Amino acid sequence: MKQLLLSVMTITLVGLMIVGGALASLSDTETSRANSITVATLDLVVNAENPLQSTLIALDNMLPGQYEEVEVQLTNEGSQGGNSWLMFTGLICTTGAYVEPETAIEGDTPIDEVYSKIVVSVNGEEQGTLAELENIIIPLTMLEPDGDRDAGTTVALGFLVMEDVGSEYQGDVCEFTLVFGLDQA
Ligand SMILES: [Ca+2]
Ligand SMILES: [Ca+2]
Repeated sequence: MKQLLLSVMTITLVGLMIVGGALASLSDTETSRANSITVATLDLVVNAENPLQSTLIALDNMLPGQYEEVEVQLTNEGSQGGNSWLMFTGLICTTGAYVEPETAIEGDTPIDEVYSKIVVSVNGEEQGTLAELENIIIPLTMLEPDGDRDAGTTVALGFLVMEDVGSEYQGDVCEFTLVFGLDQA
């Protein structure tokens, strides 16, 4: 019985040695630390203001047939290129100075919709009247991230008061908000 027990123990020990020998093998690992994923940035800057707070368009004493241009500088301080655009919104026309020749024509019915008498151009290309363009996105150019060689662009905004504007529009005022945008390309 003692011999049988010794034999079982011997077999078990040899078996464990064989299994142990089979588990042993060569190995190696490599580890990369401090890995990360960062979301890109898009940051539009207008006339070097970020955020933009200045009024850009303030054209006074415009005459019928007069055309004026205002240049606006757009840059992208983000890390990713984007498509820029602009939009006229919040248009409000008011009678402004109500002068005698104007009242003589208008009588009791004010004619103040001067936004239908102002034609907008972007970089020399006519886009339509302010009335037609309200809340419409006007695509501009692709803006590469700042630091690229050709980063930034100048947009020439043109405003023409139609030649057929008569005394019913004397002193009339058209106010609007100008929104510039930059969307992921
Ligand atoms: Ca910005
Ligand atoms: Ca008027």
